[in-house]
Formats: sequence, structure tokens, C-alpha cells
Amino acid sequence: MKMNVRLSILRLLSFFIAVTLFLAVPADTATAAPAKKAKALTPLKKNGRLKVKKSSLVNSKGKVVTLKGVSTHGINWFPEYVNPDAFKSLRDNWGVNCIRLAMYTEEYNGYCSGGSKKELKSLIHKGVKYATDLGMYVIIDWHILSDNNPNKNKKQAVSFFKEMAKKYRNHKNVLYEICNEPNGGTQWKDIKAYAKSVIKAIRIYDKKNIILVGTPTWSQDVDTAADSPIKGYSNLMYTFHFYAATHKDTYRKKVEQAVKKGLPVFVSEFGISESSGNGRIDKSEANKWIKFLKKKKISYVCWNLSNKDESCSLLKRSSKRTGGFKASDLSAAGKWFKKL
Ligand code: IDC
Repeated sequence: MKMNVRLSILRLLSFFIAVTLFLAVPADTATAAPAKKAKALTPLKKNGRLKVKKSSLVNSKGKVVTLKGVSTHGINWFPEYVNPDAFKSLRDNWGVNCIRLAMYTEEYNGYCSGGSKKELKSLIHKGVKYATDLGMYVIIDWHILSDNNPNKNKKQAVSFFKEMAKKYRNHKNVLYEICNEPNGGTQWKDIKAYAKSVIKAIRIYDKKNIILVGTPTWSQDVDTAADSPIKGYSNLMYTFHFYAATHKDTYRKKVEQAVKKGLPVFVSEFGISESSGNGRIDKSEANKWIKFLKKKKISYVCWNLSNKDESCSLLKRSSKRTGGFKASDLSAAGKWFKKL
């Protein structure tokens, strides 16, 4: 008899403990579990093929979208960051939906200065594949810089982009950036002439994907481009680049003017350092830029994913990881950008 009473008390106790434990689990944890299992839609699944409507970037349903991107450093310098782990951690932990594959044309074994065309293209193809598998957008960037005028290597650009367009015409996530930063006094009319040849070549195969066109003075004179945009083709956007510790309000005004005139603007490269890529970083100016870009719904891509000893790098010099980045891997610029 005594034994039975004890047993019932024990049962009652364990029942109460079970109920208390059940109630102690917060409701959102309980409901979050199955939601986590259902795979979240990738950026590409969510938005499909992007297009340009008036001055905006829109998704396949015509809704305005903005991309938050990260640019590689030159793939000829830092090929190790072109890997699926790197892209996945940017997508899942940084909210990045776009990768820019920067392929220098003249610097350091560039595509037109002695670099292996085969190896560079193979890196581009790997990069596009990893981004595609992860449902991310990917920009193929013909990274002119010390070559100043894109017309210098126009023939090679035409044949390169023809090849890319043929291969990627059915990819909904590929964007072509045909000249990173014209400079050295290159005029808008020269860039336009170049762009027309390259766009024509791309459109032989790929009728739809977005083409990003650089603008004069290191892709800053979008206001000049807005006075005379390229006619006869759709899904074109014009690039604007800035480095927050150097470029401030005057440059925002240029973008403002261009947008007012109806130019589709895309920030395919920016840093929060000085324009040298090094020196001090200016977070407060950078925050002004991001606020401005968000308001205008302009996409932005940050330079760059590497551990080079420069303040624009998103990783610290001491970081050895090429994916699965931890807080301890991030530079000050990296920490700032991840949180956006
Ligand atoms: C810089 C890199 C640097 C490299 C140099 C080559 O950060 O490591 O040695 O190019 O000349 C740009 C260019 C971009 C520059 C960057 C910083 O598009 O290639 O990268 N920048 O100078 N435009 C404005 C700044």
C-alpha cells in the first residue's frame, strides 16, 4: 500500500515536470524547427531572371529588387576565394545574393597581358557554377583599369563576351559587366562605341540578361551617360563606383541627377576605404551612401573578398580561411558590410 502511494506521487511528479518542461520551450523555437527544415528560397528562386524597367532593376514579376553583392579581388590574384564554401557563407551569413567575378585585363597576368586565358575562363566557369548551384546572381566583370580605354582590347572583349553569352544564354542569374572603369580621359562617346560592339556580340546569343556598362572617370560620370544613353537595346544598366573615404556628397549628386534623368544605375563596385583601396575607412560616410542607395533602390557590390593587406579587403591579413568565415576573420570593412 505504502509502495503504491509512493509510486503515484512519483508519477504525478514526473507528469508535472514534463508539463513544466513543455511549457518552458518558447513558442517560436517550437514553431521555428519545421520552418528551418523547409529550405528557404534562394535569391534566384525568389526573383528569377532580372530585367530593367524604366530606371529600376526588377525581378521576373516586375517587382523592384536590389542586389547586395561582393566582388572578388582579381581572380588572377586570389583564385582561392572562388569556391562554393566562400559563396555559401556570404549568402547564408552576410545576406549576399550576388558575386562579382573580377577578371583584370591588364594587371598581373591579366586576360590581355599574358595571363592564361584558359585558366582564367575556367575560373569564371567555376565561379558561375558555384553561384548558380547556390541560386545567387553572378557578374562576369571585364576588369579594365590600367588599360584606361576599353577600345584598347575591344577585339578580345568582343570574342570573350560572345563566348560567355553563348554559354550562359539560358542562365537566369548571369550579368555581364563589359568594362570596369574607363579612365585616363576616355570619353563617353568612345565607351559608347565600344559598348555597342560588345552588346551587339552578346545579344547574338543572349537576348535578355543584364549588361552593365562602365562610365567615364573610373565609372563615376553617370550624369554624362544619362545625357546620352545607349539606344536600341534593353536590359542595360550603367555603373557608378565610389570609395567612401574619398567620394562624398558631390558624387551622390551625380547619381541623383542620373537617376532623375531616368538612367538605370548599378553600383558594381564600392569600398569604404580611400579610392586607392587603402588608407582610412570612413564608416559614417559609408552609412550615408548605403542609406542613399537603399532609398533609391540601387544595387551595390563591395570590393573585395580577400585578405590582402589593404583596408578595403573584407578579410583580415591574418585570416587563413577561404570559406566559412568567422567573426575573427573579418576586417573592419568586413564587419561593417556583413551587418548591412
Ligand atoms: C585595386 C586593388 C589592389 C590592386 C590594384 C591594382 O585593391 O590590391 O593592387 O587594384 O591596380 C578601383 C578598381 C580596383 C582597385 C580599387 C582600389 O576597380 O581594381 O583595386 N579601385 O584601388 N577603382 C577605384 C578603386
